[in-house]
Amino acid sequence: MITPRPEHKFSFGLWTTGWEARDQFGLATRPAIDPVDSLHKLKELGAWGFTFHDNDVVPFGASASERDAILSRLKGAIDETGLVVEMVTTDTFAHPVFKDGAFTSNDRGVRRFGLRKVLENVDLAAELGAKTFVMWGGREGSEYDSSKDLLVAHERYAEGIDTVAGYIKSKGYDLRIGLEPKPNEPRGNIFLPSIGHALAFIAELENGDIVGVNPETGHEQMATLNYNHGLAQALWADKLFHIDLNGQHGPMYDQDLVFGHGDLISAFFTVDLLENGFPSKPGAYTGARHFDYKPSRTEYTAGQWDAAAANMEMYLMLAERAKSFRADPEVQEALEAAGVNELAQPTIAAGESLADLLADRSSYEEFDADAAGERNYGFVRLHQLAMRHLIGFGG
Ligand code: GLO
Ligand code: NI
Ligand code: NI
Ligand code: NI
Repeated sequence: MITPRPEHKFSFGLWTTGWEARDQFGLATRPAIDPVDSLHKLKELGAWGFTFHDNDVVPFGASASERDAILSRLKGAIDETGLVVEMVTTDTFAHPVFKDGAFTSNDRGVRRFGLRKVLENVDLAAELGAKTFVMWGGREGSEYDSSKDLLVAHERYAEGIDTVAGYIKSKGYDLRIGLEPKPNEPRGNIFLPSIGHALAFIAELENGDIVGVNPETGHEQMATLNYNHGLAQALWADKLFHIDLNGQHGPMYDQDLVFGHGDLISAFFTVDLLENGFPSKPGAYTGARHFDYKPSRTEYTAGQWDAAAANMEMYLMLAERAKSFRADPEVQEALEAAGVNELAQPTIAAGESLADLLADRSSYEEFDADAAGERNYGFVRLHQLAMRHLIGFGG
């Protein structure tokens, strides 16, 4: 009944499906998977694309000839499977050289090395036809406010991103950058901790026109923020370039559960938003449905692939539920009664001037604020209908 197909645009990071489950407190609990085998398995499961960090396939410090050999083998698997490399990203966090960051390290040599590593990977992304280049600055931050000049850190961060974006433009690559916000972990505090911070940062860039965001479900929830509100603001600003879907139970460590296995209600509305769009902007997001989760450490190889499949199944089940929610006449009536459609009407009518508003006695002097204060919006009833559809009791 629920079969993932390429047209659903599901995509997976190789570091997610292939995670060996090495964590802060324990060793790997399962063997490494050859990226080529992962591609075949993803194809079999119905995925459309995959993504990777440079070092998910080419070990850090590999020679040029080793790199070429590994990449030509990967390209062979891409041709065989027909999977799309929709996004490429760079590991600027694993090696000790990046322990104080890449673009915001106090060490200028590290910053220059980090830039070169990223620029090399931009070339690879373009060569493989990726449309998005994600930059997650996991080590850009601090544990101690004394350790860094926080003002110039933002200047250096902007310098780095602008340099990468300028390089993309100078090469004429059809590539856009997606900055990925996260509040903390692995650093005590990470720069650009939320979608809103990233959007404000992008507005200050010289080459910000090709820079947007790649918001991750759990990252916003770790900061006690509402993921869907963040997605909406990014969409409204035309900056939602990519997404990292997963599951999280509120503010704690980064759980990276399967999508929908954390806050299910929020996941339902994420899918509703992505699939159905806003009444005023239907189908606003057309990019990859990309999962950035981790198969739980208890799972061995079989369970690892069950987890991959579960992400797509969750998404498709929720899409089905969201469709039945939208199609229900009772829901449509409740949306109308709740004023949800009315919000799409501009507050000042087309052709109406500010003087007209000021002269309109019905909007102020004669407005019955007490009566408006007594309006029953019916949001609880509407939400209850949504829950019925989500659980499967309606439609
Ligand atoms: C970690 C991040 C990480 C990024 C990845 C892509 O919490 O989610 O997995 O998404 O490095 O840049
Ligand atoms: Ni993450
Ligand atoms: Ni995460
Ligand atoms: Ni992520």
